[in-house]
Amino acid sequence: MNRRVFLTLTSSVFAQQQKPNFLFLFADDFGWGDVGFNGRKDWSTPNLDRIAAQGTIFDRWYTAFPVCAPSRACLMTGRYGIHHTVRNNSVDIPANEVTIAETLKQQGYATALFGKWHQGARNQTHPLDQGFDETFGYLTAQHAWEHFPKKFWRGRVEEEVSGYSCDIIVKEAMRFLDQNRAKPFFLYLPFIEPHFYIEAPEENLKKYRGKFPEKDPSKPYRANYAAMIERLDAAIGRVVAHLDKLGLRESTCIVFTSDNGATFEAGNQGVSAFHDSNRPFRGQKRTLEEGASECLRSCDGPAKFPRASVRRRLYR
Ligand SMILES: [Ca+2]
Repeated sequence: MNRRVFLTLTSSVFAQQQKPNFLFLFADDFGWGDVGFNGRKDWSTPNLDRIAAQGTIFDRWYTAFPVCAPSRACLMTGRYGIHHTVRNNSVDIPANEVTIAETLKQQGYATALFGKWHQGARNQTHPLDQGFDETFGYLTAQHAWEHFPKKFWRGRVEEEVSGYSCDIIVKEAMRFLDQNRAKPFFLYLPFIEPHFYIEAPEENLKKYRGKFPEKDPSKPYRANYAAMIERLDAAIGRVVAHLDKLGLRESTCIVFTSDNGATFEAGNQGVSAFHDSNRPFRGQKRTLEEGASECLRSCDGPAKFPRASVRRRLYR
């Protein structure tokens, strides 16, 4: 998807309304087959399934690049990698690129990024300089492997945090919604689940421990993966419920997707291969097969998007 498609899609849906809000829920290395609405039965994703059931599933929604930083650069700029120059994970979005946040900010939107930015080793730019009013989370990819982070960047200043990543992000998102409910907003939540490290809170893990055969039962990675997704689903449920509570659901376009498909890299500990996360597609993150780029995605804006429908094309 790119910025042009995203805005074309939503402009027709919200034709009667001047400025719709956008809640963009972005997962990391999330496989097409890892959600209930695509057939997963080993764990449940009731909140994501509800978004899908109440909105539209786009059956041919491809990420523009099968790896993290370039995919995010395509999302932010609406341009392919050959144009924005971010072709691997060590490069950041050049300062002169215009992001969707900058464009919406010019239109009077409050803009926020809570989660993972993915700052490269070269061309480092800060999301505050790319159109975001507020940022809270991870700047570098390596920091974003930490699901129990000790520190987050609030803008350009580090502060101590505690808890599980998606919970911290959603708590901040709810604070942002409380403070910006009267304005149009672009709230971008790039979560880090279920990217490695493969680790989840014990309260979710205990439900799955012993459910799957583990290479080393003292390191139940396969159970942890299920628990990570369950935890993320619950966090997404809370932020969507908060939209409802504030009366913003009808005016907000909710999008859920992933930066790329599931990975079989060593850090994943083999869990996405075991769970066949990209099923029914071949390939994985970094490859040019559909398992890398055919990302799960659904959009919801009650009474705006056709309910429980599947679009085989992006344009209507
Ligand atoms: Ca990724």
